[in-house]
Amino acid sequence: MFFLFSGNAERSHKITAFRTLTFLGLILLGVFFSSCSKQEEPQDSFNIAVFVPGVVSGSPIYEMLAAGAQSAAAEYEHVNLNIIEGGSNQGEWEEKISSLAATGKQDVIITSNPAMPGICAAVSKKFPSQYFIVMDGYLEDNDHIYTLRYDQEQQAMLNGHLAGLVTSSEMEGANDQLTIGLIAGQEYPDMLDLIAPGFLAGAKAVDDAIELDFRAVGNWYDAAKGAELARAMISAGVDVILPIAGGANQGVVTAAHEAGIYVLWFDANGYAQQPGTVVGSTSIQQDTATYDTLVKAIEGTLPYGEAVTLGLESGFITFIEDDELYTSYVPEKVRTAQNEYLEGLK
Ligand code: RBF
Repeated sequence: MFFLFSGNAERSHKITAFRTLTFLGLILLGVFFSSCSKQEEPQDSFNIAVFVPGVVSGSPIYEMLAAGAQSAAAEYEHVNLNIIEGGSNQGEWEEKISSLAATGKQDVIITSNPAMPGICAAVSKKFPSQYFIVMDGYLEDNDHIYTLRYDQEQQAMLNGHLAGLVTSSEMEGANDQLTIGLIAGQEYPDMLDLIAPGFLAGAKAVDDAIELDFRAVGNWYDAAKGAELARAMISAGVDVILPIAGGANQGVVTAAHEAGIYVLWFDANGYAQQPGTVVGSTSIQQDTATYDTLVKAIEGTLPYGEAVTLGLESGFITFIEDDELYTSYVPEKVRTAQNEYLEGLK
């Protein structure tokens, strides 16, 4: 009995061991095949098209847009990024964005400037399932468009205040005349209604007698025209100029350096453009804002339909005081007065 039983028990142990091994084997095979199939079928891809309305190089606000998008895409294996330069013919932008939307392959099209919300809204009518992000633009209540802009009136006030201090200072390149200059790429509502008035208001906070000489290049690339406008301003008595003209900014810097007058910079740290000539710089963190916004879009948490404005208190706009080229070229008296104004605005 015992042997019989024992024999049976041994057989039954063997069967149980065999079944257990088969079972474990099947699990291992399952794990093996499921991991194989995961590798063969990658997570659904997420496609981002960055439409740069102009060219990237020479425009700080577009350079930061591209950099922020690249950093966000680099965080995810399944994200594809395509940066498209729209070029300087503004009449073609809507058609170019329409062709991007028409492919139906872009999970989101991101772009930047205050004219783009209108253009994207028009494209959105033709391609209602397409999602858009517009940086440096403002549009409320389109459930497929998210916009984010910076308070550029405040930003311009900071540049303007320093311009006011410089033009009324004893600095070597400053004259007795109280005229400051602003050279824009073109005239557009945000420039005429916010940036230029903000620039003048900041200067008038120093001295109410200060006047503004405003000129526009007519495009965002012509450095020779930028230099020509700057020279004309300098002949008219301007001793400090804020260029907001993309690639044309370089011409302004050259002309100002030759004449020994001063330049202020907008959007990104510009002191190293020409040390001693560029004596003030405000910055916006469009790279960080672009990164944050795209990460939310990729994660599916971006509240499309919302329109955000970032002011000085957000930390996304500032006047750059901690650059050695600022502290070494700008007299302490001027820096102290500028710091008081900055803290006051905050
Ligand atoms: N700013 C640039 O720096 N480079 C550009 O090429 C450029 N193109 C623009 C085109 C349009 C139609 C508009 C309305 C604005 C443009 N801007 C450009 C200005 C930009 O939106 C922003 O106001 C300034 O760069 C100051 O932050």
